[in-house]
Amino acid sequence: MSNTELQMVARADAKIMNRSDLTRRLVARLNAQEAVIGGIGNTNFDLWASGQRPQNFYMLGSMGLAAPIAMGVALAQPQRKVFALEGDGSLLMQLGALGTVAANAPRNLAIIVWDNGLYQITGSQKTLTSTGTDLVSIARGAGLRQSAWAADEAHFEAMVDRALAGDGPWFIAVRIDGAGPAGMTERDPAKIRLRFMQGLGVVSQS
Ligand SMILES: Cc1ncc(C[n+]2csc(CCOP(=O)(O)OP(=O)(O)O)c2C)c(N)n1
Repeated sequence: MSNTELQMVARADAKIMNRSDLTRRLVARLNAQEAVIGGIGNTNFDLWASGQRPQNFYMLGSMGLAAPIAMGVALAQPQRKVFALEGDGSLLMQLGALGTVAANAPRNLAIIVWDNGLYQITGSQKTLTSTGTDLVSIARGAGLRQSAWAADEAHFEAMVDRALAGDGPWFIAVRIDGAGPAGMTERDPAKIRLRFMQGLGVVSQS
């Protein structure tokens, strides 16, 4: 689809939604073994709580790596759609990734950022989005033309459907509340990696 078809709302007009709810809505729309890379902390906790698909990867310790990992998967497996889920604080720590994604332009990649204006998991210190930094503007400036704020839940689902059906890369920004996650990822990196590699079909199931 062309950029002009994207419904554009300003960050200030985007509805404040709930990460656990929208993570479930995203996962419910997947039907072709799409990969989903959950960023550190609450972002991957909610992905875990939405159901543990073998195509899910849970980033346990490093901020800002959901999009870089997802880009690698997208480039390695161009037939598979890949979603990166990242918190605003984590994305702000790794902004160069947006330019790298734009430069490589994987058509099968969508980045979703959950913007609560907080480093919530470490004590809810404020991030720069709480004082006006606009991640969609940054993404566009980095070269990701198909970038937009989700106006509400229905618009979020429509953008996910577009990412599933059309060529990306996509950048979907979502304002979220300060509610905690719906669960807690089991902290076993070796198991997470093995299951993900099996889910991507790069190692056998046995
Ligand atoms: C390089 C680095 N600095 C600091 C931390 C500690 N830390 C872990 S998660 C986190 C906050 C993440 O914020 P955000 O991505 O916005 O997600 P939220 O907690 O709001 O869901 C911080 C500061 C870390 N893991 N790595």
